[in-house]
Amino acid sequence: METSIEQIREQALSQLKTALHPDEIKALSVRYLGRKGVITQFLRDISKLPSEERPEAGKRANEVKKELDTSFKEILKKIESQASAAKGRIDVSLPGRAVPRGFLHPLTLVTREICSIFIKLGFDIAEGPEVETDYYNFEALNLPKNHPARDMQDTFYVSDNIVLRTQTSPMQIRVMEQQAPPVRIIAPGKVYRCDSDITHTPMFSQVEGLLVDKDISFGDLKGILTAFVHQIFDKDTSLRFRPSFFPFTEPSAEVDICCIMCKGRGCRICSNTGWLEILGSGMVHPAVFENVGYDTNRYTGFAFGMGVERIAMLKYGIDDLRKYFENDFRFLRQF
Ligand code: 2U9
Repeated sequence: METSIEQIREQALSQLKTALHPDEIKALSVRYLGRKGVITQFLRDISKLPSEERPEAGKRANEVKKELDTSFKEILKKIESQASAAKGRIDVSLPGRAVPRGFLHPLTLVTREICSIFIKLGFDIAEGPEVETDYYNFEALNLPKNHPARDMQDTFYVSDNIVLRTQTSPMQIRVMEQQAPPVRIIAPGKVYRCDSDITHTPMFSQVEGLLVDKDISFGDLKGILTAFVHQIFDKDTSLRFRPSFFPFTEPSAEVDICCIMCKGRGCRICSNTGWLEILGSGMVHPAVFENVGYDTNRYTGFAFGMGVERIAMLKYGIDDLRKYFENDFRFLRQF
């Protein structure tokens, strides 16, 4: 026999030391202890030894066989238990999985942008109920029952006296009832009108504003609204104030901006006028101040209102109102 049992033992144990995977240990076990393995072969070859050497060689070979078998089993058990413990652990070296990010609806984004411009101009935010009494939605705003101007708004009635607010103006009435001038607020929120076609939805978003103090003039209205337009659109956007009528303001004006699509040359968006209407405004009607107990000899004020959908359409070039309400991710995730 060329290789002694001690050499076989040394070799097997040193190979076992470097084995890392259960498959490597199983392969070593087969190589040394299998049916055609090194030790099995050694035991077979003992018959070729002189008869006086056979008992000792057989005894030692069986001892080594047993020792290796125990060692293989122990190491295999150790490696397998380490592998199963590692299964529950986090591998910090793996690349992270991307977490899908949420995003804001374009109407939320534009409402927030409008609010932040007015906050910088010194306005506070006032929010309140979407279900209102007839008094706050109409009466207090100089729209008594049977007033022809009530026809201007198609109203969702909850009951005889309760409506879904058709504008956020009831909020300004509520604030004025609660505090004396000066008042400088904006009222953002959803409003409802019984109207549904390609250019109207039964629910839409508004931001309205109110400023009341001593010596407030139409010049202040123009200054604040011009500053707003220059921040929400381009800083050199031209605007014009066009006489209009609202029951709650006198005088009243609508605000147009130079068409941002054609720069005033005339296009499909501005119906070839070169102008786009974006705001309604005016000096608060004295009858409204009387309803909340403000002294009309001491205080004047202005108010304005805008539809957020329209501002967002112009800012982002959105061409269809329905896109805001369809909840199509391909549209919503662009903002
Ligand atoms: C009080 C007094 C006056 C708010 C105003 C407008 C003019 C206006 C429209 C714009 C587009 C509504 O969303 S829209 O359809 N709004 O034109 N709103 S003045 O006037 C007020 C508000 C509250 C106490």
